[in-house]
Amino acid sequence: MAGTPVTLSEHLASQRAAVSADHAPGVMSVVGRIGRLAAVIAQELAHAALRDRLGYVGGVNVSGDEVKKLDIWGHETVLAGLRSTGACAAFISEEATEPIEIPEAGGAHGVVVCCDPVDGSSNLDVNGAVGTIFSVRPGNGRTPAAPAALGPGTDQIAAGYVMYGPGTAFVYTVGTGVHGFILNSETGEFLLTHPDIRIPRRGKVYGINEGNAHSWHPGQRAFVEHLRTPDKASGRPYSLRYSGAMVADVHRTLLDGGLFMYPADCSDPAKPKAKLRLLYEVAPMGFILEQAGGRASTGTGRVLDVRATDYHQRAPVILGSPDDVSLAEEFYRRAS
Ligand code: FDP
Repeated sequence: MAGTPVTLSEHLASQRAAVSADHAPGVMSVVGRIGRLAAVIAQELAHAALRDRLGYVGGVNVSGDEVKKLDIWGHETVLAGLRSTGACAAFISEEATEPIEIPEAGGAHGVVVCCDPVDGSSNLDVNGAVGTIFSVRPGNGRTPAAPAALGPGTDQIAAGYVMYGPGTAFVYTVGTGVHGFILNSETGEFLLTHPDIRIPRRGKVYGINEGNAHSWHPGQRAFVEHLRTPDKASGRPYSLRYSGAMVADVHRTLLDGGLFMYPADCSDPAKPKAKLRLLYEVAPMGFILEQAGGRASTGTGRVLDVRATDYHQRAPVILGSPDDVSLAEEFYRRAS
């Protein structure tokens, strides 16, 4: 990095004018706090095996996933951190069936935070990459505030993720491009390393759980078959990369281009079943991808136009380079 590095707090302050005056204090406060919490979570993850933090607590969460000790710890850590900002009027978390209302922050400027505190947690026990995903939506100035989060993804005023890999990366948007930071673990500060990230128009890599191919929509199957079929002129075959943690797969896609896909299970075509959660996985990643010049689709429509009607609603997603996502949609159209 040449010159004096820009810290996350300095960068956030420079983005303040991009957010409406009503919500700027709330957004600055919760995004800055998530940055500080990320440094704490990174430390905990790095030492989890030494502190008996790995493994399950027993029981499943609202999404039916087996809950790990670090899922609960991550949820409680993020909740406590957001509560103390005085700006988060409601917290919607993968690890809580109902939204958590914080009435003391429910004034006119309060925001709602949707979060998956430890995403990709099946990677935890094998020391693989995991992440934190968050989305900030305007509150409604009332209690309960959580219902204000029910609506389309275009309502989001900020979104971001943290990727706990060899380095801890923090990536966020407030609607003025996407900016990436790496944690300096000696000072606990995130420093700007990737200003204004732009995704390539087209990539060479796709990420998807191919073990589910039998249950995909015929358009999805035909599209992946197309990506695997050699054609030198159009740069095929694409390579397959899949880590099993959405944050890691989206981060690679954002920087290198290509696709990350989690299509619905269409075994019963009348009742397609998606896996990833709209409010705290699919919509925030859709916002980030669009802000970087990419696209995020359900296969048949724009992700950010999908209206949340339930806090833990699921949605299919195909996100990445704009030309690649458009081609995927074309395959869905042809097969419909
Ligand atoms: P996980 O179940 O490990 O929490 O949030 C769901 C998620 O991980 C995503 O991070 C990841 O992309 C996806 O599920 C992986 O699902 P599969 O194991 O079905 O491929």
